[in-house]
Formats: sequence, C-alpha cells, structure tokens
Amino acid sequence: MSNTTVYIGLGSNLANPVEQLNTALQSIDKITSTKLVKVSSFYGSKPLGPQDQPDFVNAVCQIQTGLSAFELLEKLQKIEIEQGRIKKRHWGERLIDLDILLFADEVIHSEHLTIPHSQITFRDFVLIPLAEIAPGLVIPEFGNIQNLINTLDESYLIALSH
Ligand code: ROI
Repeated sequence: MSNTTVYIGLGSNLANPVEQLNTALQSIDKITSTKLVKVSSFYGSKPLGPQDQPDFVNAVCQIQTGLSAFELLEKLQKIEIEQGRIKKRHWGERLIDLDILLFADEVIHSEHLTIPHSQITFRDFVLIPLAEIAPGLVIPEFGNIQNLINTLDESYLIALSH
C-alpha cells in the first residue's frame, strides 16, 4: 500500500458544528486504506460569503492513505452525503464540507478536483489550522505556509476546545 500524506479541511455552521466535525473525523478514520494521523484545534470563524448565516467551525486533519486523490474525493463526498450535505445557496450555510487541500505534493487541475485547493492561499480558516499541524509546510504552486499567513489581511479565528 502506498502511503500518501493528505490534508483535509473541514467546515460546518449548522446543527452543532463541533459535533458535525467530530462525526466526520470518525468517518474519515474508517475510510479503507486510510488512517487519521493528526487533527488541528477547532476554530470558530466568521463566514466568508453572506454574513446572515451562523459562524463556522473549521479544522484541518492529516491522514495517510493508499487511495488515489479521486478515490479519496469519492469517499469524502459519500461522507458528506451520508451526514446530510445540505447546501442551501452559493457560499451559504452547510452541515459538513470536506475539502482535499493537499495530496502529497501532487498538482491536479481537473474538472472535479483542483489540488492544491484553489482557495487555500487566502482563507485564514484553512491556513491557520494547517500551519498548526504542519508548520513549515511548502504548498506546491503557492510556497511556504508561513509566508501565506503573513499576507492575510486580518484574521478573526478563535481556537475552541474539541
Ligand atoms: N466561511 C468560513 N468561515 N468557513 C468555511 O468553512 C466556509 N465555507 C464555505 C463558505 C460558505 C464559502 N464560507 C465559509 O463554503
């Protein structure tokens, strides 16, 4: 089994977001050929997008997997659907959102999958938890994570307990 280090971003702002993230983490650990290695703190974050929605809870986890990026995407989408992926509107509230941020140092630009995740560079709720569990990370196409954090305008993240 090849073992690839992968980072996944988690976000929720409905129906007890902390519980939604914990449930998703348990499901991720159960994916075939996959092991949950690290989980960042959970962070409360102001919504990016329409402001008339609840604050989000965001986190990042690191896994080791023998799956390909596309196989993993399928498994994550299945977890989102099983957990109840309700997407009410564009950039609106959601029960659980799971994004592959990085897949080793692979660069993928396909119709259904962009890795590194296209929004990675300017989202505090991705960069800060990611740096917490992977300090010094170099992101393909974007460079050192600390430099990216230094270019963020401002950040309103609040670390929560799990
Ligand atoms: N805003 C925050 N703070 N966290 C998210 O995970 C998140 N996800 C989204 C949109 C609606 C764009 N805004 C978000 O998909």
